[in-house]
Amino acid sequence: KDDSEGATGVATKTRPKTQRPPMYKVMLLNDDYTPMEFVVHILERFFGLNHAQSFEIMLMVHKKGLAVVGVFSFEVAETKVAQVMDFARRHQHPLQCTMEKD
Ligand code: NFA
Repeated sequence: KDDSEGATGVATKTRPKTQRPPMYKVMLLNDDYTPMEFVVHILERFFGLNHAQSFEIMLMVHKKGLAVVGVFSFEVAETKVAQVMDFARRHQHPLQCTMEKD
């Protein structure tokens, strides 16, 4: 903001609204059966996190019930959710992964 309109004017500066795509949070949900190491593996494999980051997020889900793993465009978020759900199902773990608008 500036006062280029004069000392008594309201400071204004036109700033055209930039269109940004809506973003989506991808979340993991806790359950009593999925092994901790499996969750860590999923975070490393599908979200590109290192082992320490993955362990930290896994523990957060375990303790709090859920955690946001990342925020992505709709298409990327949808793909992550599908990859996690498919991988968990193939290994017969009940792990749930969901997305919601940020
Ligand atoms: N609560 C699970 C257990 O004690 C671990 C877990 C963490 C599951 C994060 C799902 C998500 N084995």
